[in-house]
Amino acid sequence: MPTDYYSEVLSPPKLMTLERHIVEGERRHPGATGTFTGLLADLSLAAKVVWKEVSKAGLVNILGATDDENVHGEIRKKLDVYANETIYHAMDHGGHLCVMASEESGGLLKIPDQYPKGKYVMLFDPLDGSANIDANITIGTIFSIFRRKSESGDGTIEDLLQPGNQLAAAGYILYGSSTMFVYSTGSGVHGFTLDPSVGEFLLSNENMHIPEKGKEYSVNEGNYNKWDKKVQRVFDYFKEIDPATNRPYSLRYIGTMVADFHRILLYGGFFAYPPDMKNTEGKLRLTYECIPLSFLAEQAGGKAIDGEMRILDKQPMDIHQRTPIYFGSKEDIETVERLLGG
Ligand code: P6P
Repeated sequence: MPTDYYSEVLSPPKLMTLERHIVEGERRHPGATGTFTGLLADLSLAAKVVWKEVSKAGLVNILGATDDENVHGEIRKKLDVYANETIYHAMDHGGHLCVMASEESGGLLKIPDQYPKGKYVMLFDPLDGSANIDANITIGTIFSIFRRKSESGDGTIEDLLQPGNQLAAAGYILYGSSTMFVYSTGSGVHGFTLDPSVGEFLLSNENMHIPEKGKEYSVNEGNYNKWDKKVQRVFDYFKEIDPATNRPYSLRYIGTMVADFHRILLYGGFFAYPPDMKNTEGKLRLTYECIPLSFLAEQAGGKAIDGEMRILDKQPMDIHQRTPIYFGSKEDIETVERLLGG
């Protein structure tokens, strides 16, 4: 057989699956044990199961599901409860985690006694933006993974209340016109698109980067009259003509944080949920939403602040803690910082 047979016929695979990307990424970390690969593989399975239900949410009534039963006689659950249980049961037995926490469950979730306890902890929002489901608007799952601080046994609340600068990995699954798995382990942000015909997440966006400067801002401007003058000034500024484009910034707001994040990851600009007279710490959760997305923003070359400091340097004091947040293009966030500080 000619020596160049393999070089000609067996060219490198065009299909890079999520699992292969994680394995190859782990191999670059000396002493990696493969635990991480197993952990993210379990999570990608959970994502596919959730996607299956989310993708037919609109059909539930057509399929004859009654208020509390579906066509198979199973008790029909609200999708966010279903996603929460699916993710928990996919992750509770692999031996990778010693504790979990979910926004849907309102706090710490033990690993069942019969399963081994691993060296990682995971926090997740099972279905961010679930209020948008009936309108068929994009929703998503957000996750954070830390190494445990406690020595052994069941993980503790201290294992869960770590600042974002200690993250081992974070990411999200976006259930939209296509389903994407986007993650970072600290070496850039990588996006995978689900190919339902093979049931695999395939690499579609390697090393994603937020443009240095954007043309859009993303905020619920209905809160304008509840903001203080400094915050109002930020959005008044971005409504002025931008000399770079000879037009003001456009407002784009989906109302699902992870979907607004994804648009900014691709096109640039910035997202904000400022504090207001009613929500003095803003609305969004530090641990379940802001830390993971801020980690991804920075890994993609952007910035994420609470208006005064870097989100990733904030020490969470409570699992349900809220925080104001501004994240997106580096140059835009630096402008926000200047206007808020001035
Ligand atoms: P508002 C969805 O309920 C959510 O938690 C985030 O995903 C989203 O960014 C925010 O709340 C929307 O809040 O007050 O604008 O409806």
